[in-house]
Amino acid sequence: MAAIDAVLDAAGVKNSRVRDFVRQWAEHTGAARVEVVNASDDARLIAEAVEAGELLPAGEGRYYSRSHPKDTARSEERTVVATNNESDKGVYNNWKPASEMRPMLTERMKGASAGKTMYVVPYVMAPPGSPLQPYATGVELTDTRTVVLHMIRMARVGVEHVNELADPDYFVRGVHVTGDLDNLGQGTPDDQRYFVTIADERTILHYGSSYGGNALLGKIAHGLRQATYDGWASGKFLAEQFLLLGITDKQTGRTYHVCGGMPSASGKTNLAMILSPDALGDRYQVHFYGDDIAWLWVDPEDGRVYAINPEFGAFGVAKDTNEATNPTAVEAIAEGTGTIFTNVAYNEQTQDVWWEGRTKTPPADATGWRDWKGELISERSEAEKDAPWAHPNSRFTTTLANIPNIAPDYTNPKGVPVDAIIFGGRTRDREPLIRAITDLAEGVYDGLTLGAEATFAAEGTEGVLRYDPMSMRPFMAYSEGAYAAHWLKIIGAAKDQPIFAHVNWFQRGEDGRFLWPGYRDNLRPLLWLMQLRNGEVTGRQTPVGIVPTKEELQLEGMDDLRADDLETILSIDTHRWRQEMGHREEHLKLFPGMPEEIWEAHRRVAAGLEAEQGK
Ligand code: GTP
Ligand code: SPV
Ligand code: MN
Repeated sequence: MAAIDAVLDAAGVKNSRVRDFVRQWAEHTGAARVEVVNASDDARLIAEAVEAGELLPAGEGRYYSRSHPKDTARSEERTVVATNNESDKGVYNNWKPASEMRPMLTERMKGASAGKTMYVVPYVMAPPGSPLQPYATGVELTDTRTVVLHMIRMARVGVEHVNELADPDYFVRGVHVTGDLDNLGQGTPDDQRYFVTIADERTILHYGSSYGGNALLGKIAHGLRQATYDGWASGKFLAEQFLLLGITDKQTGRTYHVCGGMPSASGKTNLAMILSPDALGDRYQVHFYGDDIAWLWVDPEDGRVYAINPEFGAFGVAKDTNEATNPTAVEAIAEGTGTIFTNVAYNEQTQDVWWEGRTKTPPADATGWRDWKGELISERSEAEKDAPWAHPNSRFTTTLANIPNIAPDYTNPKGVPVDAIIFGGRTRDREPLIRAITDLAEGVYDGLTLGAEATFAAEGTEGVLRYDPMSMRPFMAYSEGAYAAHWLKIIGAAKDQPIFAHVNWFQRGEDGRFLWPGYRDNLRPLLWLMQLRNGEVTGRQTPVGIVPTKEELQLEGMDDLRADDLETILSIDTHRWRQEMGHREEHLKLFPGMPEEIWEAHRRVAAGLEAEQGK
């Protein structure tokens, strides 16, 4: 193994614990060679990937990749959090003993990278200098070059991040082995894949995919699952699937920061990238900090909640991204940005890319176009002709610096003070446009009862939400009761508490149309929330929170908004809410050790609804 040492020496890897980790897994997985990666290797790795056909050019400075057709999204069933302590078992974390999972994964990975290069990717999931940096440092070992290229876009990558650690042993050890994607029995009873975070050993072992959160270990596995566990175990912080944005009021010179959770594919990226609606653009400016993960802590000096986005890029849903819905994203993925598209449609003659919703209808001339699986559109059979060209979970990967509304201080290690924490799901009725909550326990309770509609294809009964506490259901790492208590403790320590709110952009009319146009107009309810926090408006108190009056919302330029629709999205349907309270009770009962404050909040809201009904 003198060869490995020579590579590590040449790359300047001085941390002996990192060197041991690399040596151990290089031998075990049987990799033919080891290569240490810095961000500055990007251009060379891109050229190699293009040469090898792993990436195809998609215009100047942009690239296209297809994943294996059986490997197109995170697999929640195959994702496990393991620890050495059974009390970490929760309802959603799919807990297994570390003593069972470590040997199982080790066995699967044995010799599984034979003939391949093992890339060593040292990274940090924080702006350097952040007080949370010790929790943010990791090394991913991966046998797949496109994973490296995604990591360079999504995390800060470089040897310098592991060389001078206060505790050289304190870094997250991530091992990613793709495996033989043709023969893993994906989705069958004989599924070979396993995506395991051994949280109390700070080790991530992912086998059987090279897509997204299954393979980029910095993002979901470290940035969410491991970090949420570390935040709790240390008692210091929260790590959440949250967006983070800033709103500057140019008239008053004040800037506000809003973070919040929405389940996967419910609009975080879109909200973080919004431009002010034209009619308000002269006064307000929205700045992007993050679209998928935020880490939150309280600064004892000023007693405020601070947040950082630990990521370095955005891994956004392509579907419906266009000049009207998200012009910011369109610019962030333009030619010259180094963007990598995955599983969209691709034209091999023009190097163009397309996805559903990029334009109203697919390109009229199908010449050269292939769908996400690589099949020629022009050769589709009658039966296939209406199938989407792009996979519904097709994505773009671009660095934060490409996002035109990126906040000027997005690399500030101190993070930004948080004024509001919002939760939002996809609900076709009941949930108003926005309802504000000023009580901490009621705010946390609201997050814990966040849900999105069961879609027609998924499990679940109509009208019953698939609950997704704080949008963390797929990323929970310890028990939900302890998680709720940790939230109350962390945010409760703030002298200056953020205001909470629940938002919903997805109410529909009987004909199925969205009652609220959404996208850029979503700034309007957020502006109201800031005014409420400042005491400039009072709203209308309801049992489930404070809702805006029509007059309080700044609706300039929304001439097409129907008065009856506005009425609907600002009203509380007490009957539907009372039904929902029954479902919530069942949901909360699933979790042993739910703090009494949360139950009290539930009973307060329920009693308020009963009193309202009696009026
Ligand atoms: P993940 O990256 O999976 O965590 O998703 P996300 O929460 O960042 O969701 P994203 O912003 O990518 O949006 C998902 C889908 O919802 C996209 O197809 C959007 O076009 C759509 N969407 C986002 N905001 C709105 C809105 O305000 N109204 C409507 N109708 N659709 C929206
Ligand atoms: C999500 O699914 O919430 C994502 C995409 O952000 S992935 O990184 O694949 O988990
Ligand atoms: Mn996400």
